[in-house]
Amino acid sequence: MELVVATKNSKKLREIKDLIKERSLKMTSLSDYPEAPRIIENGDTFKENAIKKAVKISRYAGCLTLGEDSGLCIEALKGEPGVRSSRFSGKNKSDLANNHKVLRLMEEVPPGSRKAFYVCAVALADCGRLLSVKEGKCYGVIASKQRGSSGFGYDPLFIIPGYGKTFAQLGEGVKHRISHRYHAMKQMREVIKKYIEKQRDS
Ligand code: ITT
Repeated sequence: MELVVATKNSKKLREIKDLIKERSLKMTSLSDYPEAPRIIENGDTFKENAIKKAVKISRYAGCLTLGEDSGLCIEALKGEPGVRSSRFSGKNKSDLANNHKVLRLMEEVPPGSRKAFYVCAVALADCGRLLSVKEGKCYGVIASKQRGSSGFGYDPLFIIPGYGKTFAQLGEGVKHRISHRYHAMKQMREVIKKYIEKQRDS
């Protein structure tokens, strides 16, 4: 059975593949569907955007599809960048430009007030029909400068308090055990397993 991951972000895709680990599935992504319709991510919540991705692409591809929407919410910035995480720095967005913008906005914020959390919403749909939505979170603190080179996005800024290091320093071994994506995918993996079994039995 095929599972399309409705993303263009290759690093996110790699993490999802590692976390889903379902051998009976052939996992593809939007790079296998270059003509797929564009998804306008204008939802107010991560869940809304994840559902949009899953439903629209599953209808187009005619198969089981995962939509994932994720981002960073910073307390001192009233939840920003939030659902705008990937495009926080505007037109010429990049991970580096996004991180610089966060550091600039947080310049005056003292160490005790730099709490943040990552959110990952994941939706599963089949042929345009929504089957399930799950969400995971991971709590941390925003660093005063970028540290480490592993992961992607805001990982060089996201310190895990228990380790005193950023996700970019800790690497995927630790990230895959505690991240927002791990918590969301762990729940969705069970839903997918049951769905595959049901399809096989029918
Ligand atoms: P798709 O929409 O094609 O999936 P995207 O990168 O635009 O790709 P999102 O709209 O879900 O995906 O935005 C996610 C952004 O949130 C991502 O680009 C990062 O800036 C940030 N982000 C999410 N998860 C992250 C993680 O595990 N580590 C670092 N940054 C993360």
